[in-house]
Amino acid sequence: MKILHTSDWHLGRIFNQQSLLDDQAYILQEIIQQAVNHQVSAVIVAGDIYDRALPPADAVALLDRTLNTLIGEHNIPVIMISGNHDGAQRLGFGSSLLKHSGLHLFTSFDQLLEPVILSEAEGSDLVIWGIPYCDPEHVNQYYKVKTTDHQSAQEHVTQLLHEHIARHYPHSATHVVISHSFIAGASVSDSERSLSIGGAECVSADLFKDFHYTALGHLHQAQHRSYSHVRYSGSPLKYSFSEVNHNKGVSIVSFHADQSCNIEHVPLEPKRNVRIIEGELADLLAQGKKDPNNHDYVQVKLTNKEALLDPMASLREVYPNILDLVKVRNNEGSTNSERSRAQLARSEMDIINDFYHAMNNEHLTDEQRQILQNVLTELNNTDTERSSKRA
Ligand SMILES: [Mn+2]
Repeated sequence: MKILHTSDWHLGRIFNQQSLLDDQAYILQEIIQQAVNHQVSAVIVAGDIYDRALPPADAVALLDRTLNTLIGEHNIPVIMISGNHDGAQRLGFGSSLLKHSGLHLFTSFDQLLEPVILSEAEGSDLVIWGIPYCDPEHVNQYYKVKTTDHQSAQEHVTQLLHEHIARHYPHSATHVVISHSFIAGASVSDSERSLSIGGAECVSADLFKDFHYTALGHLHQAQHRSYSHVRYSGSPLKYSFSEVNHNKGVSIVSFHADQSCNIEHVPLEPKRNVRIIEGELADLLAQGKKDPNNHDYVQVKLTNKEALLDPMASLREVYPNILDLVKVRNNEGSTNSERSRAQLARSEMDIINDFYHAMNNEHLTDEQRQILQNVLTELNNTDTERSSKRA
């Protein structure tokens, strides 16, 4: 039996003021096509269906069309959980009725112990458990416990599942769990919203190792951590410039009779790619005229030293979907962040001198340097912890 695992659709997302709905409609068509081609028994969406708790109406309409095609036309059940971006209650509207037509929504702990069971003529049942997005507060409120971080909250929930499985399910069944969480040590991107402010948001992959497959959502890069069967499918589209090198796609998971599984990452081809291009304005304009993919969403890094008159307008003529423009001083092609790291490595006196020069257009005198040096020495002596960090 096969399932298609995807997550983090973020329908309705705006990327640097550009609505991505058209790109999302395009990529969902590809996901539907992959589900049909691979003859999967279900499609799993591991949270962050929408980009916000109150999604725009056209994002709701897009989800409606997608589900209708998958379930109504192709007879493929869809199993979704809420993510940290979703409004769980709204997303869960009608879930009790909809499960009879093949749409399974896990948005509240009321449904935790009611898995979706997929049966085949031959082979064991595939039992799919959905954990709605949960932070410690939700878990504490619902189960009247006192968990303090994401690890202990998820532990409480997975423990409940394991106990329930041990009591009610024969050993021959294959168990899949869906969770929207941050596995410790996994790679992050700029388009994920932190799960907790200042708190511990990570959970250990060990919590999920005893399920036969864990379909994870939240991190936007396809990856696994610690166990190959505890896996993020990643988002189907690049939602930030930090993701330009990601290979976006879906996971097709095939289950064998011995409860092991095979995982295939199937890449998706977006309508418009997300790219970063760097160079002098004149070169980029010439290159853009010949670029067959000039409709991609691009971030332009300009290396010109001289001031330019409205480079955005001229770039937009060749790259109509330019979303961002940054200027980099071409110190052997170094980027802003590389430069700021180099700046941080300089001495305090040099940094102060730079600032003084920028403000007054002259350098510090020897006398001023001496006074500043005395102040800096005094500061370093009174704060031993700070000075040891600098060393
Ligand atoms: Mn997400």
